[in-house]
Amino acid sequence: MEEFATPRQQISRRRLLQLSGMSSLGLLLTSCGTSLFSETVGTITEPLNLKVGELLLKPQTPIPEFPLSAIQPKALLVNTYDLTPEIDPVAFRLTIDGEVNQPIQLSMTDIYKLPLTSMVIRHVCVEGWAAIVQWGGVRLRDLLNLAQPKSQARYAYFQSADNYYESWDIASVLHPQTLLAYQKNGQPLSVDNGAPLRLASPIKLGYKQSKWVTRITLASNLNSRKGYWVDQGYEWFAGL
Ligand SMILES: Nc1nc2c(c(=O)[nH]1)N[C@H]1C(S)=C(S)[C@@H](COP(=O)(O)O)O[C@H]1N2
Ligand SMILES: [Mo]
Repeated sequence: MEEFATPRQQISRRRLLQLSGMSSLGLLLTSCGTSLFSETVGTITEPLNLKVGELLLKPQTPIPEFPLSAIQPKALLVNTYDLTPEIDPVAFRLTIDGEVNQPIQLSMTDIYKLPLTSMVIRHVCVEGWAAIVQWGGVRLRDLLNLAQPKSQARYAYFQSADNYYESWDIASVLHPQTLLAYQKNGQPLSVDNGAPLRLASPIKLGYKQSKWVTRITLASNLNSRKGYWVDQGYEWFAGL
């Protein structure tokens, strides 16, 4: 009982892993095994081949959401690979640059003015746990639209304040349920969960959902730094 009440949730997570009998090594091997396959598939199938303009016009299939009653408030474990960064939300600016016509910097005040979307989805971590969570925030596509993406943009890089980094395919970036979230379960997002802004999407595994996002850079190609975990052997596409 006490273990679940302590803020040191990493301990309970390890216990959960033991209890569930899932070894992260096994999952790691699974991820590595599928990585080549997914990356190959990614180059030949829709919607990965679609350009920004086409994706913005083409409605993508929404993932079914859960009712509010399905939220599991204690199931989302804090999973941070290193130190938790301290960000002053007043001084904070989100930068959007790269393959855009209008690079921009947005304050949280700017971001709160954009339409708020909320969704109840399942968060899945490859380490063997999952949680049904409600995320509230802005659609990433609405944010990127402000910067006028160029048609050659095919990927987005996400830089985080803790030096975590990720890259996503543009179709997943522009998916209507891909949010930059500032609320969790109806409350302001906590620092541990990624305040002021984190990625939240029902179409990607947990490690793709960068917390403390400070910069989004659109790109026409991927470089050799694809993601903090991806560069250690985890699958890049990591779709759910
Ligand atoms: N910046 C940053 N983002 C991150 C991570 C991290 O260590 N740093 N961990 C990832 C992993 S593996 C998971 S499962 C989720 C966990 O989100 P939570 O801590 O809000 O539950 O954040 C992801 N985003
Ligand atoms: Mo994770």
